Amino acid sequence: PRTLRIAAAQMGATNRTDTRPHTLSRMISLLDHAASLGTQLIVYPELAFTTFFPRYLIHDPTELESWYERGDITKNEETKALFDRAREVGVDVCVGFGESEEGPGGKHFNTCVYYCAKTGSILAKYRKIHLPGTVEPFDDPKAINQLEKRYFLPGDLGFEAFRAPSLLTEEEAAPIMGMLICNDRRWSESWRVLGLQGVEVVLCGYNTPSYAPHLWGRFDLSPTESASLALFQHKLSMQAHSYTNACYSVSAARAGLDDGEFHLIGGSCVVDPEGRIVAEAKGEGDEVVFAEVDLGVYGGCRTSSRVNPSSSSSSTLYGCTFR
Ligand code: CDT
Repeated sequence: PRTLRIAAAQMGATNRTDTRPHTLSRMISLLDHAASLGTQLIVYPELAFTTFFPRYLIHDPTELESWYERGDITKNEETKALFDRAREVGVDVCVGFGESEEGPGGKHFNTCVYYCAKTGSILAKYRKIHLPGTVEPFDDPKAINQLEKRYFLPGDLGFEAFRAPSLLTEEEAAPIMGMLICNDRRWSESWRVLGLQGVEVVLCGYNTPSYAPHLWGRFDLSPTESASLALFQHKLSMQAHSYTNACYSVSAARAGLDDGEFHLIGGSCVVDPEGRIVAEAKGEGDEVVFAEVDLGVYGGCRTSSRVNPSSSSSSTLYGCTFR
């Protein structure tokens, strides 16, 4: 067997005024809990260290810059403790954050990294490609905004799969991993580019508003109907794309009611290559969603009968390199 113990770290409401040390301590508690279950890899939400700031129109450049991380996220005072703890407990981490490149005119991205606890270093980085929402807020003052196009540039690193050697022994063959961020999960090309590289486990953190009529373009739904549709479509995306690409997936929500008014769906889950949910969040608060899965059952995606046999040789078609 090629057994992996993986977990989604769902995070509940995180308010605009919550301090970073407070949010960081919640993340470390989730890590400790996951480690106690024997987790080897934990996946945190998109923009996990803060509230989902792209919903606000922020004019003050100093305030805006405070929502991003600069330099090496594993060394920064405001984020370091998570990685130090991960190293201590031997759990790999996939975590999302707002990235501000250093230097004047530094670019901003909606980013996640894969941190390898064994080596204490970042193994892979992904920058979100599908940025939803608008540059300018909607005219309607009641509208819920998502100003990702204002605050981030589209990712420039492609959808690049990578091996995670620390998760399985050399004999078992290091699993092939891929990372997506939130809206990316709805688009088949994100998954297909990873699928063509033989991805075995896709990791995806998200912040999904349950009711945002201007964004979803659905003014006919009540908040309850909209929440139920948003949850359905989240699971549909994870299940269908895991199935068609014959891979496992782990999705981790920032969920709950931020600032008492902005509701985000839960639904963090682990899905198997048959498209079945094997573990799922029970609520909308901080919660570890744990699963032990066996990659060996499927013989690896690249040899799966559901993957076009020519796909591994065409892995450079989309500008991706398979390592
Ligand atoms: N964060 C993010 O990408 N959220 C989008 C919703 C944006 S429009 C309602 C998502 O796809 O879940």
